[in-house]
Amino acid sequence: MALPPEIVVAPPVRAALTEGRPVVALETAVLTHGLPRPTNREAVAAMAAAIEAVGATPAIIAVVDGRLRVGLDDDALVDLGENRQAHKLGARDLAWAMSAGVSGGTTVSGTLVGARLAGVEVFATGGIGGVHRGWRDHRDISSDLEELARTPCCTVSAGAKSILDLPATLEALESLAIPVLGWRTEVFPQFYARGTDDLRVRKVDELAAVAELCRLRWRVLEQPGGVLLTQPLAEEHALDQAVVDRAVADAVAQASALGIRGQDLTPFLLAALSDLTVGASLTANLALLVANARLAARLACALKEPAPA
Ligand code: PSU
Ligand code: MN
Repeated sequence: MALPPEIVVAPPVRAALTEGRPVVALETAVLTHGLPRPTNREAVAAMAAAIEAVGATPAIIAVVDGRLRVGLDDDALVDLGENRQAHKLGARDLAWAMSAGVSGGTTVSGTLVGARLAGVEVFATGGIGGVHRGWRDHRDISSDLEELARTPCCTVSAGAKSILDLPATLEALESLAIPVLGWRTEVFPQFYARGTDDLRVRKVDELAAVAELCRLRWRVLEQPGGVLLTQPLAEEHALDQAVVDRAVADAVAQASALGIRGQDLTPFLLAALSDLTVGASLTANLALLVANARLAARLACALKEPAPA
């Protein structure tokens, strides 16, 4: 694995990849922009610990002082989590951040670029970005979707947040030919809520089946795009759908009144939602992040099993 010097794969991640052991990528926009301090760092550390507990190696991805890092140690994680100047870095921002020598947390799209370069095939996050409500007026569609479509990586998420236009997001995932799988569910999870019957996904019950689907897609059909495995958060943490819907409507109205758009929109909506649901959303967020990390690690292990004869 010869990578240019601007891309730094941490020794534990490099060793795991070289030896063919399971690795799971983690994003850092959740650290710099998605969660309040100090929960942000605790959340990423808990995800990393959950991955290690299953016998896989976490690869926390970020840009630090202009270098794209695949694998951050504890000190680097603390520093980035405390850094109020840290940028939010999607795929298109990486080259700029590297040229400017700055630091930032990578979104789903930015993280997937690092995962592809290092050869990491599984990635755990909270919720992907997608098609925003009001896309008819402002064509705000997260670059997460395009990057999911072109990266051979299985992303594990709790679906997408109801801050988005979820039917339009599912349609876009279909247009981009990204398989959307439901972990033991037929319903597209909506992050804090477990979803509604009108939005369906393809149910899978065994990780061996997900691993086989990935193998067929990447190595047999030679389709280089990703797979999205969605997992609803545990029943005991799920928020009531009506409460979430009301809070989202409020948050979207606030954003529109304040004229908040573009890259600032998602962080604004997430923060507003967290205020509107007072704390409950934070507990739910932590729980689903760790659950997704654990499932992703188990999938990374399953991908290392020999293919059926
Ligand atoms: N959804 C969440 N929490 C998050 C994000 C999304 O529930 O922190 C972050 C992810 O990093 C995602 C990004 O990739 O927001 C999407 O931002 P945008 O809509 O600007 O592409
Ligand atoms: Mn956007």
